[in-house]
Amino acid sequence: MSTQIDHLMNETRKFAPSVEFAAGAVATPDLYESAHANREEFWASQARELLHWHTPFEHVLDWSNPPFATWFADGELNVAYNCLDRHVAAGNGDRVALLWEGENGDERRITYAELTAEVSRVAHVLEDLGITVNDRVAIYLPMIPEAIVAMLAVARVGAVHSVVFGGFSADSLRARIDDAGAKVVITADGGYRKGKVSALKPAVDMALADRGNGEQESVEHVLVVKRGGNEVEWHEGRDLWWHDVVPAASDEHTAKAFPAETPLFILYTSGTTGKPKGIVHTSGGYLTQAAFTHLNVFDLKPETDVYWCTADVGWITGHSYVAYGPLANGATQVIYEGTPDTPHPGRWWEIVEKYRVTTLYTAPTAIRSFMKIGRHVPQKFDLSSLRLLGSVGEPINPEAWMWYRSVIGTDLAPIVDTWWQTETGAIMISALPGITATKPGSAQVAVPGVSIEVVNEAGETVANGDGGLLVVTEPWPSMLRGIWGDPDRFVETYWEKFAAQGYYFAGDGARRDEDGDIWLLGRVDDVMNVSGHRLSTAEIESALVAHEATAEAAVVGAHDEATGQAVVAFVIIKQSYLEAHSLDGLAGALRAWVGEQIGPIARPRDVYIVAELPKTRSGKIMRRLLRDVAEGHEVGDTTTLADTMVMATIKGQVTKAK
Ligand code: 6R9
Repeated sequence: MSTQIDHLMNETRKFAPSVEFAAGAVATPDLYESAHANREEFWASQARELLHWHTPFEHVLDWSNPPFATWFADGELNVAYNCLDRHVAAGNGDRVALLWEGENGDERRITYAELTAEVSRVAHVLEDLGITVNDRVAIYLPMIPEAIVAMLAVARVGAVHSVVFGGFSADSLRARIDDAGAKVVITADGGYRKGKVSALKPAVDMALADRGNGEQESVEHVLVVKRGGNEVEWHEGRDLWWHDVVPAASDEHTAKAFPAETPLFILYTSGTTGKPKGIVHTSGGYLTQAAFTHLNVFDLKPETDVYWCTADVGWITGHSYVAYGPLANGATQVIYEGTPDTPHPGRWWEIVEKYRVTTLYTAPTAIRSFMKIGRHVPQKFDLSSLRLLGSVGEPINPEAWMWYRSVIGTDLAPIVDTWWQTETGAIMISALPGITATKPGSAQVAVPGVSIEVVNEAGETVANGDGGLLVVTEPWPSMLRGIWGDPDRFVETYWEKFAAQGYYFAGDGARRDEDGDIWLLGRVDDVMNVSGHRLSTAEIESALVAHEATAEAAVVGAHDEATGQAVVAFVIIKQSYLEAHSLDGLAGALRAWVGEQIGPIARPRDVYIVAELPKTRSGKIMRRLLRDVAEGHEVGDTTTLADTMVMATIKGQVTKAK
C-alpha cells in the first residue's frame, strides 16, 4: 500500500482548463467565494434558484439536534414536478429527456412532455393501489425507461422508493422488502443482459413465497413491466401487468406539495456488519445538492448537451445522476440497458457516436476493462462529441486517468473525479471544469458549500503531505437523514468516532498533497469496493457459513487489476462434511452459492479451503494477514496472533490450491 501511495504522491502532472472551456463554463469561481462567505445562505439561494417551491422555505438548516439535520424544513415541493412538469410549463416539453437504447438494439426517445404524462399515469395507478405519503415501494427493474418512471411516480405521490439492483438475488430482495415493509413491488418479467433475457419476476416470486412461519407479508401488489418476453408465473389478485393498468390511467395528475423533509427514498448499502443499511434521503435538500452538482460539475448546457451516466439505477449514482440531478436540470440523457461488451466490445463507443454524447460519467473499473481490450476498439468510433468526462466509485489510478483522457477524451476533455457516497447523496469532492486544473488520480477539492478535512485519529487536521481519515465537518443538504429503522446505528456508524468534533466519518482513508488537494486511499473498514460496488466482508462471510459444508469463513478484498478489489474467501470445512464428501469442486460450488445468496457481483474470485484462520487472542480474525496472502505479499506482523504458526499453514494450503 505504501509504495502505491508514494507513487501516487509523486504524480505531478496537471491539466489546466482550455481557454475556450473556461470562457463558456457554467461554474464560476464566485461559487466558492459566496459559499465561503455564508454556507447556509449559499445553499438557500441554490435551492431557490434550482428548484420550484410550492411553499417557499424560511428556515435553512436546523442543526440543533445533531447528527439529525433538517434543511429547508418549512418549505414544500414536489420532487417529480421539479423533474418534469415545470420543464413542460417552461416550454421545453418537446425536449428529449431519455434516449434509451436496449441491449438488443431497441430504441425509445421520450420527451419531457411524454415522461410527465407517463409518470402521471403511474402515479394514478399507485394511488389506486392504495399507495400514499410515506408508504414504501420496492423497485426491481432492468435499465429501462420504466425504472425512471417508477421512481418519479413514487416520488410524485409522496411515497418512498427502495430500488433494489436487478442483479441482487431473491434473498437480498426479500431482506430489503422486509426491512422497509414495502407494500408494492415494481418489476419486469426480465431484461437483456449479455445477449440473453435475464429473468427478474421469478426472484420476486421467490422473495414473496410463503415463508411458512405465519409472518404477515407486507407486499400487496406486484406491478410487472413486460420487457424480456420470458414466461412468468402469475399470482391472480396480487400481480398486475403494467401494460394493462398504466395506459388506462389518466395522464393528468396534480402533483401535491410535500414538506421538504418528506423521505424520498431508502437505498441499501453494505456496512461493516452483515446487515445492509437502509440509507434514508429526503426531498428538498437532496434534490438541491443533486441538481447543483449535476449542473456545475458536469458543466451542463441543457439545450445542447447529451449526457450519459452509465450507472444502474440500483446504485446511488443512478439515483442522483441518472434520475434526479439530470431531470431536475432538464437535461437530455442516454440510458443503456445492457453490458458494455454486448454484442461487441465497442458497444459503448458506438452509442457515444450514435447519440453524439457530450458528457460521459462512468467508473474506473469500466475504464480499466477498456484499457485491457486496447485503444483500437474505441478508436474505431467518432468520439469527437465528448467534451467532459467523469469518474466515480473508487480511486482512479493515474494510468487509467491518462488513458481515459487521451483515448476517450482525445486529450481535450477535462476529467472530473467525483468522490461521494450513498450516504452523502451527492458529489462532495470534485474538480469544477473550467476552474480547477486537474491532476490524474486526485479527486482534489470539496465542492462549494461542502467542508471536508483529513484528520488523524484524534480528529486533528493533518498537515499537507500527511495521510489520515476523511471527514465532513459541516452538515450538507443531501446528507443522509438516518438508517431506516435504526437511529442508533446511524449515530454509531458515522458520528461516534469524531463525536467531540461533530464530524461525519466517511470510512475512507485520504491524504492531502502539498497543494492541499485530496487523494482518496480506499476504505479503512471491512467494506470492499469491487468494480465500484460496495460489498461487506461480513455479509459474504455470513452467506458462506450458511452453506452446509462451511464451518467458518473469512473474506478479504484483494487488489485486482481489473476490478480494483476482488473478493477472496478463506473457508474452513466442517469435519462432518469432510467425512462424507470429497472436496472436488467445492470451491467452485461455494463461489456459485454466494452468487445465488447475494448476487453475482458478490461471487468470490477465489475460494481457498484452509484448516485454520488467523485470529487474535480475543478471537478477532486478522483479515489484513489474509489479504497479504491473497495478494501474494510477505505476511505482515503476526505477533498478535494466538497461534503464530497458523499463517505458514494457510500459505501452504493456498499455494497448493493455486
Ligand atoms: C458514489 C458511490 C462509496 C465509497 C466511498 C469510497 C468509494 C466513491 C470515489 C471513491 C475514490 C472516488 N469512492 N467515489 N473513492 N475516489 N472518486 O460510489 O457511492 O457506492 O456508497 O460508495 O466508494 O470508498 O466511501 P457508494
